[in-house]
Amino acid sequence: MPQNRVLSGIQPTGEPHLGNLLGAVRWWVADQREGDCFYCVVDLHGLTVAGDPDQRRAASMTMATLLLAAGLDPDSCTLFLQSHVPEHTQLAWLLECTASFGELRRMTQFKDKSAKEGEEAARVGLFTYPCLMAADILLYDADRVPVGDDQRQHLELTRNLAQRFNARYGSDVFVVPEAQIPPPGRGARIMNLQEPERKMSKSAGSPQGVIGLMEDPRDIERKVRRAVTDADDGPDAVRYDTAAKPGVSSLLELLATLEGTRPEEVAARYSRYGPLKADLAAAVVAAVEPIQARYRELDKDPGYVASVLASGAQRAGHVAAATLERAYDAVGLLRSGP
Ligand code: AQP
Repeated sequence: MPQNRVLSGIQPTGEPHLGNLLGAVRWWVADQREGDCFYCVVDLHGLTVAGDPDQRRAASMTMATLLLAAGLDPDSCTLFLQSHVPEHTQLAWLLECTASFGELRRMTQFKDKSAKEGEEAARVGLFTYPCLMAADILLYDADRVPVGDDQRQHLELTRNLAQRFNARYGSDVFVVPEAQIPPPGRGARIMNLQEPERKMSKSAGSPQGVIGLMEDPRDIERKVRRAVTDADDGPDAVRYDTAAKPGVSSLLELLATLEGTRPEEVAARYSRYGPLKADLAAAVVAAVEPIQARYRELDKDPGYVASVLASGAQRAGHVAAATLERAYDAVGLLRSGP
């Protein structure tokens, strides 16, 4: 059985933001020398919503380049595009035949995302994509899956599908993975700066509340300065109280996450919003500037990024093919050959 195998993915559905970095990508970077890590730009998931083909191509390259710029090292981890490894969609079908309609119906991301256009118009892929996500994970015998808190339900589904499949077909075809979610208040769920009750997202919520990783530092400062706090601006205005003061609490969480401390400790250092916001803006800029500089370098050499993705797909395909073969055999699909 593999040791300490890690799998995680990110959709190339827009500019990645601070939530993606703090909830997932920085853990990927920290982990890459600890485990046998597979990181994937999940471009097929991006088809669940509308998009232009040229923009899609560009977005996949941008995302791969950004992940390298954020610190992924192809000598220490396997970085690849999901669509380069056809076993993902092949295993997804087996898992669609393992999941029930009712359990997919309960996925909150489907409810949220389909609410935009209405269920009638929502793509079937939006409904079934948790099975594709489960395939992404199970193909690599992942023990751990570093994700933000918004993916908790999908991880639970993945575990259920793996256990059901193993029980149904009487063997240990799949490793049952564990979700690795940052502690609450320390990157698990970074909130939109304008709508502190909703998570920062590439595709939803006020764009003024989303900090993109490629954003100009002056825009970052402006967005942090304008972040929603609360009307009360008295001497104890800066308190960590997520129920009564969601705006300022999410700023405290953000600064604590960036500093590696706790929100309560950060709150103790401030009495006014202004200085807190100034320090937070400086900390965000300090976190993204090196990524932006490295991105500009890598962007000059798309051939290098393409070669990283090609060798990543080769390595990933090797592991994925072996797992798919086990799963096909377990369900009773006749294998070709002598
Ligand atoms: N706000 C967030 N706080 C912490 N973690 C987050 N993640 C996303 N938003 C936050 C984590 O980032 C990883 C990659 O996510 P994704 O891009 O594949 O999809 P998503 O979770 O649906 O994120 P978005 O930004 O809301 O994307 P769109 O708008 O395209 O659907 C995941 O580990 C996720 O948990």
